[in-house]
Amino acid sequence: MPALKQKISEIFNQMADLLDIKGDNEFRVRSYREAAKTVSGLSDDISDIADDEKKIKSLPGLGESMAQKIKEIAETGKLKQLEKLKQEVPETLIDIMKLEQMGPGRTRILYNNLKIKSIEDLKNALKKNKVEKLEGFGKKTTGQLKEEVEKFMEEKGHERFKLNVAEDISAPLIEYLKKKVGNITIAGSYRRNKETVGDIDILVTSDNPGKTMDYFVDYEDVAKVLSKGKSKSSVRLNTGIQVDLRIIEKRSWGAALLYFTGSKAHTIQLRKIGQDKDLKVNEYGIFDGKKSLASETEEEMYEVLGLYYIEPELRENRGEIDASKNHKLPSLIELKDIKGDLHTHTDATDGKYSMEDMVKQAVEFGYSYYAITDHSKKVAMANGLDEKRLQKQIDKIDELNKKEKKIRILKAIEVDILEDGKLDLPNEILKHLDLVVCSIHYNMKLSEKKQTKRVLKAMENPYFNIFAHPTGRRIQEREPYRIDLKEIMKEARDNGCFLEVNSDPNRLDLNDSQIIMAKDIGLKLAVSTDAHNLSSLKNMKYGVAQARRGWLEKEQVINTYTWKELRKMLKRK
Ligand code: DGT
Ligand code: CA
Ligand code: CA
Ligand code: ZN
Repeated sequence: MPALKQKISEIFNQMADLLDIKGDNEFRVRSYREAAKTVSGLSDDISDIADDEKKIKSLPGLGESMAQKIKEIAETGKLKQLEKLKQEVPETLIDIMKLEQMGPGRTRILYNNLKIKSIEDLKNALKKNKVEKLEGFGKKTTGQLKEEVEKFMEEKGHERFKLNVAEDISAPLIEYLKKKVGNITIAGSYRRNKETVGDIDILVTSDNPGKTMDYFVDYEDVAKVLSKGKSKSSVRLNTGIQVDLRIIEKRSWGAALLYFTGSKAHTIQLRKIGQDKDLKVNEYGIFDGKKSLASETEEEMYEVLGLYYIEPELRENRGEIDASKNHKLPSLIELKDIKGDLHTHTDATDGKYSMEDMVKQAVEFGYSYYAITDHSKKVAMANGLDEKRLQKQIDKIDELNKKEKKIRILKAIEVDILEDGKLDLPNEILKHLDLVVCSIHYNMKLSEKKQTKRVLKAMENPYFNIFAHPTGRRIQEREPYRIDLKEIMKEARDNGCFLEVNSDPNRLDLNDSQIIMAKDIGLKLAVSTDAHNLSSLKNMKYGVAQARRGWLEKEQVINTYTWKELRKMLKRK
């Protein structure tokens, strides 16, 4: 279903659910349900007619007021009324309402009497036997409810895990499994390098499936065996993450790898291409009747479909299949293309290691340049540099550069963009630097207009080079601030500035679709770590992975160029 249609029907259904729980007028509840059904049942997308009240009103179940709401959602992506309703009735109650024994009335009773807002709350209350004392909840019901809650938590009550966390958890498991299997790969969103993964999908080949499964569920970190079969088993580890293990026949390795790497949207498209050629595409291979045309490698799977090999990071059904057909796939950037890090900290501010230690590690990576970008004075909590201390750092780098032959240390700063768009340090000192990275750490709650203007103003400063972590989001922790990225990207392009892909796995800022936007606009980006210690210098791989998900080639990333080339690029006109 196209996105807008889906969004509108989701919002209407949520309105109906929450009003229902609140005990609102039943006709009002029903009108939202019907509107949701009408919108989702439309054969065409609704974007074309969303602002045409007359056309909307002519659809069954949609009157004047619904038409206005559709218009509002089309324009703003939200419905104010729903946001307000959520203040009154927590939206997490919807999960409770949908449990088999529940319904709006019972949900209301739980909320009003026991302040139960979420499945977690409900689980705790059930444990303490508080629920069975309520009217309408007997022993039998609460018993069933306990089971339902368990099931809910198994199925979808689990959070997603950041890519680096998933990696840390799965690495020892993979080492463990390797001892007993042939091929082994993690497929799924993990292989596509998504910033968060729902679970870990492991594929292996094995001469003795029964033994392999026993060995798998015996892993010391397993908290619970969810299912155990001949070809597939699932466990939950102590961290809460689910791991699916599938045993694959060697001859269909490529087909299975392709299928279980997904994304689902991507493989569905592949199946359609197959259908058009009268071929069957599944996790066992590509078949012409009973005859197998391909199955052992992903490459041959794509080839039989008339496609060039598509890297896992691109498999999101975002145009990669057409690009492949037309031989227009990007040649994606790789970690080894990176020639230096352009955003790093030392113990002069809130970093944990000295400049010398950080540089030593950079040399080991084989970088040819490395920028020291400590904070500016505004970030007092991090002991940000004032002019005097920055001058001292500049002198120190000059000294170090005389000794250091393998790498060029760039004199740089991460300067705060103040609320009025000025930079936190004067141009008299900025002009002595090789590179000025600019970022926002305060006043994140400005309106979109003000926030955008603030950055545009800052970019007028001729020493502004790179806008770091441009949206300020922290994955699963902090929403991005409101800012018109498109406008900023265009200005940056026209003025010789750049934006950053921050490689910190908690940030990954810009994200993949914003990177695609930059590419479309013709803006080059920097992929930097923002490292505050030695080990986070290794986070470059996450930034590069995100850049790959954003279709970037090395030409579009400024720190793949030599220092001679980069220096020219950093010179503003
Ligand atoms: P996640 O775990 O939510 O981060 O996302 P994925 O992409 O890893 O999804 P998951 O774990 O549910 O399934 C792994 C892959 O298996 C998925 O990317 C594609 C494939 N797959 C699973 N279910 C289906 C399905 O119903 N149809 C198709 N075509 N593929 C599926
Ligand atoms: Ca998965
Ligand atoms: Ca899975
Ligand atoms: Zn930083």
